[in-house]
Amino acid sequence: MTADPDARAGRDRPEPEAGPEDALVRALVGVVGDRHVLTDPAVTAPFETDWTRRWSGRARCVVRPRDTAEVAAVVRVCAAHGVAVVPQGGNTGLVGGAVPVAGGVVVSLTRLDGLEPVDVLAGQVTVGAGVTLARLQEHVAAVGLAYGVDLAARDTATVGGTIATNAGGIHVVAHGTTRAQVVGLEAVLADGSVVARLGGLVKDNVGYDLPGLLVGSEGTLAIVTRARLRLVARPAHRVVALFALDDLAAAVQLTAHLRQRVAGLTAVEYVERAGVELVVARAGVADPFAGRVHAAHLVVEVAGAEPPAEGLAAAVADAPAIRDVAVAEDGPGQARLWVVREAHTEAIAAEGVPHKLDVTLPLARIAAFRAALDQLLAARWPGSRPIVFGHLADGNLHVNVLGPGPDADRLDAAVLELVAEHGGSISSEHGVGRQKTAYLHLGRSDADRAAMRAIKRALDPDGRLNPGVLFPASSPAAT
Ligand code: 2HG
Ligand code: ZN
Repeated sequence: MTADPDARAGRDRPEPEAGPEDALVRALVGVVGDRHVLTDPAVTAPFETDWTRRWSGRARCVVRPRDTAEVAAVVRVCAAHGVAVVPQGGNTGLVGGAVPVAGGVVVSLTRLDGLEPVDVLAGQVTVGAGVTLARLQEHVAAVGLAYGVDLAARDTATVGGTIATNAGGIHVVAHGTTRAQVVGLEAVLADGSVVARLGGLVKDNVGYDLPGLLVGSEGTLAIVTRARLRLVARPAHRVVALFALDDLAAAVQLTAHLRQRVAGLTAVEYVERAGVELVVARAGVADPFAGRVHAAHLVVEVAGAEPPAEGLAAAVADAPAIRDVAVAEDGPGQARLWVVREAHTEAIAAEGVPHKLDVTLPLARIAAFRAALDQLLAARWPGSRPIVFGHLADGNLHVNVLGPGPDADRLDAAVLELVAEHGGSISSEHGVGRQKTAYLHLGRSDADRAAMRAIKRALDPDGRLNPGVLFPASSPAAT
């Protein structure tokens, strides 16, 4: 059950008015030009449904500003007309965090795609919010550096969107989440004013850390327009190994074993038998163990200045219970192993619209949670198919449940309650979006939530920015 059932894809909504005669549209055209105000439903449709197809809503229009000044002017126009503003990056989100509730103006940031020269002295770069992660990596690779966040949607996901959600991805074990990469931000506030901290000072403690507050705020406090990002060394060598194991408990043990022994650990990703079978059947991925079946697997990546394969082999020599292993030192071989993990989301989507729950568990309780999840689903939703995978070093599981349709009453709530019972977080790296607004109490105390609402009211008193995301649309914070 979701917080806003009418917001789901496929439900009828009254058509918001939008046409050439619309005063709002005319004012927006005055800011960005008529090519960049989209009103034709056939053209706006891709901006109105998120990647999961579970979350959608009609937009008044989609507007595509090209720079910070235009974003600020768009926000002021929307304020003058009393309409909501829904910031959107690559629209790869999975919790309905960037699609309109109804009648809002979607502000697509993809034209803010400037890449400034890399500051090699500081190991930083300033880029526009609309730059994709793949373009950012390519840009900084030219000077031997890398950006610390990487994820499967890299070709479409934007820097702004990943900042808004505090995205994690596959390299958190080495570099931390997006928050750890952000040195400073430029952002447009709800009244159209611009705050900026792009000077690149890593030590700059003058009062409240506004950039820190905006990371993970899901477009509810401001619209991020540019970011100053910390970069990391680009390793010369890498090895990828796929380990087959008996179960999640064994995968947790191997993760701990590797964390103690391997210095350049850059990824520890978990996949199960059901997921491997699905990517082989649905995504055309080659069966990694040629028919030999295993219950659990870890994709492990190690990077270093020297080839790390020997070190990894030595580190696992005394590891418990590895049933099978495939190792790749060359690029194509590594891509073949990585795709076993990275094809999961698309293979699941090819089967149907899943219940998709992105959660973190303490590693000490993650195996118990996994067993309890199977029991819960078997008892209450017999015939459901859990496909569980994730970033195991971070305790982050992506619980996807196929079978019961998106309307299956209480499934999301029951899984999130189970997470809370096991000491976990109901929102790991995808955000709260519209999916989890009703469950904030499972992750934050009354005092925490009151403080969050006070911050929202202070920065967005009219509830103009991304209403219905993070707080329910009817919440006093958003009105
Ligand atoms: C990933 O890790 C993404 O691949 C998507 O966070 C997870 O589809 C999912 O549930
Ligand atoms: Zn993930």
